[in-house]
Amino acid sequence: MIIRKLHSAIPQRSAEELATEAARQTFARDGVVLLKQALHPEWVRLVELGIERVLKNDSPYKFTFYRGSEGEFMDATRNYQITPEFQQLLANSPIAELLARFMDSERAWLLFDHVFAKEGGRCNRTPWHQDVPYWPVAGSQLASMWISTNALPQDECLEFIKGSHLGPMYDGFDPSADDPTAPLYGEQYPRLPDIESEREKWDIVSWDIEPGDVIVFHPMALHGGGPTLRGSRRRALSVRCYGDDVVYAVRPGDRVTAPPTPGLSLALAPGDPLRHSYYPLLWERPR
Ligand SMILES: O=C(O)CCC(=O)C(=O)O
Repeated sequence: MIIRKLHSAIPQRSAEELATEAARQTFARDGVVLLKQALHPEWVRLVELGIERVLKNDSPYKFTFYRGSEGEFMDATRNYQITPEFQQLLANSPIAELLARFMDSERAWLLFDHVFAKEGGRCNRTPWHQDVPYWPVAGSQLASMWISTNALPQDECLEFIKGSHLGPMYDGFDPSADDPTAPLYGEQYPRLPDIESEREKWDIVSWDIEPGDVIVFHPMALHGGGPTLRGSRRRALSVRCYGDDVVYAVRPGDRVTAPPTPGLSLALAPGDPLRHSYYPLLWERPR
């Protein structure tokens, strides 16, 4: 009861208050911005509950990186459609409007949500990558929010290369290969640089994170996820949104994008606005 009172005494800042001019400028320049204490503890609790459900549920969109090794970790996409906690979160929290404001879009659609669970205590890094090469999208109005439900030191946080959202777009990495730069498509896009082995050459940014802090980033930004170094647990939700200017795009050789979208290519031609029942409209500026 006391905890409830304490929680409801903390106000939730509105999307307008959170998306300050300075924060939007940082996002535009660096492709990433940390918003301290952006989410009320009630929303963080809802994220925790949703992740718990995702971990218990079976789904064809669950994938284990480095399966069978000490460093394995779980990745699950498109949970929103089967996770009422995430539906509540995205209908009622400021997240969708906040992302629309960072995208400078009148509307925000959900591309998909993505849960990462590093439970083993000594889980590997998430390799450096950009997200857009995996997705069937082109356009600039894109923004994701990474929400960790655990406090994290900087070296276990998600980290970014400042300004890399401005390009180039590299090939994805192949999650089945040991080499974190092994190309996914092997054509059309340059191979990912080996950032981890020459970290000093890159302008890397990351932060100590508390529950309630969120990272808003452009999915063209090069980023990688820290390992769990201190035997800790790290559960995170990424909410991936797009705005008005985003269109359907195909990848080399019409290769399947992630998460798979059977039927999408029958409904849309490359260049069509990305409007499809896979992608719910989450927020629209009131007229
Ligand atoms: O949490 C992680 O380790 C990876 C997150 C990530 O790559 C993303 O949200 O795009």
